[in-house]
Amino acid sequence: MNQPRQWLTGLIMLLAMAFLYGCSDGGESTSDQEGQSQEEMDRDEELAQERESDTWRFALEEVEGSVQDAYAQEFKSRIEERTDGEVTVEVYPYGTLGTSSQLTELLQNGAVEIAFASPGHLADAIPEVGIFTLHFVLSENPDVNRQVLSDPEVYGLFQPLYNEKDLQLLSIVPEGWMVWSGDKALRSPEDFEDFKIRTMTSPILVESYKAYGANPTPTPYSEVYSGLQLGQIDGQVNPIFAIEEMSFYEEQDVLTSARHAQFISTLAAGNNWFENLPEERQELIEDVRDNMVSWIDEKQREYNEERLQVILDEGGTEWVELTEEERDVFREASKDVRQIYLEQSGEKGQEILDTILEKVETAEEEMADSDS
Ligand code: 6CS
Repeated sequence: MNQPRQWLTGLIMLLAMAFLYGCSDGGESTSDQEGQSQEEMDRDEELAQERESDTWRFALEEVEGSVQDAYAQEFKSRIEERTDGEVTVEVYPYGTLGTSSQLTELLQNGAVEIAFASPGHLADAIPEVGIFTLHFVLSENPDVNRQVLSDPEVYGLFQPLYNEKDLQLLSIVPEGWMVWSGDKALRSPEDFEDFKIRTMTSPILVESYKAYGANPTPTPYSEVYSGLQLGQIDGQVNPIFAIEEMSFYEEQDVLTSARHAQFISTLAAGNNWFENLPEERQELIEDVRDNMVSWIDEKQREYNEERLQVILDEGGTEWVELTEEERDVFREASKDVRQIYLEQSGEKGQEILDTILEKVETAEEEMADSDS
């Protein structure tokens, strides 16, 4: 998946677009030289801005055929249909523009309008989102997680943090259980002793695996396959659909499911862009986003189930599910990492952690009551 040349071309193209767009505000001297009147220049600028805002560039941290791609394609078709084709959504899959952190920079400087930004990378810039990388915080029940993660109060806690970084949080999207892949089963912290596990790039993830005795190695997504192939890392962690489509399983013998965390991504827009959209466009995005919560949840479950079958059918990879007793040992070992999260994220982090834990508990109780 390492396609540096393609990335470079894409990046240069978008940076050039951002530069030109930035320059258009101060472009009077060029227009003057061409002898245009002020009225003509204003009209040109208006038209240029209209054209610009009619194409929404949507960048993914995942390749074609992924959960993020499914989301983007559905979002595209709903937006284009509801605007009668006035808006075109252009989707840029992973491999065309850059790493996750670079995509966030492109959002911030207006070179793309919408992008996924996973907390496993974004917590570098917004430590509070690191909560979504902590183990055993969310529920074992995906319906509970879906409800909690689409709760407006939870959004409200994160939105100012995104705004401070020139981002607009649009959605929090669970993409399925994280699964450990390795050359052996990882049933206990002893199995993790000195195990070189690739993690996403935020420091809080490193702490999660140090707590198990592992030797965590933060690496961009595009370098994981070669890292496994060259033996620079012993294993990695990702949802099943990603392990299949990125071919990680080809280099690994065992997949261990501890159901310790869901892979969560966030969907974000450039704040400046979003705030300057007409109100009806903002409402349209929010409406489409709200209506896609169940849709993407079903899609990710389908993808993860199907792709596990693909891996198992191919042979050569063992599937191990930890028992409740084995999970309890990891649960206990993960508890101190919450303290590190709080040190990194301060009072706001505490408020977020308390709110999410409380909402998970309440939703679990409500769902248990409605089942009985
Ligand atoms: O492991 C990663 O870095 C990535 N994993 C997924 C499933 N999506 C994007 C993210 O960057």
